[in-house]
Parts: sequence; structure tokens; C-alpha cells
Amino acid sequence: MHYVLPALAYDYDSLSPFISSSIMELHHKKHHQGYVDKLNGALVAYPEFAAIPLSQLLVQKNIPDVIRNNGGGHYNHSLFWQWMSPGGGGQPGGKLGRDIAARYGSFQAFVNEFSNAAGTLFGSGWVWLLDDLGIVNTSNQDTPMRYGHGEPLLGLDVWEHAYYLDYKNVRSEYIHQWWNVVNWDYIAAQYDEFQGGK
Ligand code: MN3
Repeated sequence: MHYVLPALAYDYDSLSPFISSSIMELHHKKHHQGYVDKLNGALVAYPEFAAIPLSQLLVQKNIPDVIRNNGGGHYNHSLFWQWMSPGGGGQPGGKLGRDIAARYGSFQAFVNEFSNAAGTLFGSGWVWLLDDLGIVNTSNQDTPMRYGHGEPLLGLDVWEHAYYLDYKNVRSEYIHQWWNVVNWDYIAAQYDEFQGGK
């Protein structure tokens, strides 16, 4: 299996001013491409893992770190781009909107809890909203499924490369502004799909 960098559905400058064109281009063309290249390189050395879909491979405990980290990097970023949109922001409608309000008390209370998890995560990692509407962190490029959780509905990259050019060391402002690009239409549709499959 040979992995390729997925194209974005929007232009690099279209999430501005919340995320700059410089960050988007660097994040996609250099960081994400780097994970893809290193994953493909590692699979040459570990051909036994090449035919296993990433979603199944990344939960295995015996995989080498080079595959765990770069495979996770490719998997997570491929989702991350879809969770953002130039027409994003606002609140989810439909069942997702109702279920988040029921679980957290209000949409704003959910935003506060997720933002707090993202702001307090030590080092590099991700914060996830899971398909059961729980919020968890992972370090580095680990997926939530690696720890027995379900699939993520939404995730936020809090590695410094995701925000440093725009926000320097002020991660809290990146988190605050990121909500303006969250693609709730897509995420709500994914939620309905996950629910329908159960
Ligand atoms: Mn990243």
C-alpha cells in the first residue's frame, strides 16, 4: 500500500484570518507530506504491515514507533483537514446539536470543556470529540482508537506547528479562533452516519 497526501477541499488562504495561508501550506505540504513519506518509507522495511488498513494497523500494540507516529500523523491530519471549512464555525444542528447540549448542558459548555482539554494538554498531541461525545486527549500522533475509544467526530491538533507562526506561544488564542473554522455540517452528517451504523 502506498499512501498519498490528500488534496484539500479549500485553498490554503481560505481559513484566514483564523489560520493563515502560511500555516496551512506548511502544515499540509511539509508536515503532513513528511508523515506520508516516512510512513511509506517505513512500510518498505516492514512489508508485513503494508496491506493492513491504517485504522486497523494503528491500534496494534506491536507496531514500530516509526509506523505508529507517521501512520498516526497521516491518519489524523487526513481527518483534520475535513473538520475545517471556510464556511465553518457556529454550532451544529440536528441530532448532534441536541445531543451535545444534552450531554454538556449547552454548546458553550462543551466548547469550554474541549478548549480546556486542548489548553492544558502537555507537549504535543490532539484533543478529540469521540463518537460517544466524550472528550479525550492523546499524545503525539496517537489515535483515540489505540486506547479503546471509538472513532473521533472532531479533533484539534495542538502541536506547536499547527499555530506557532500565527499565535506564537499563545495556544489559548489559537484554540479560541479555531472554532470559527470548524466544519459542523460535515461533522453532524458524520455523527448521523455513525449513529445509523449502530
Ligand atoms: Mn499537525
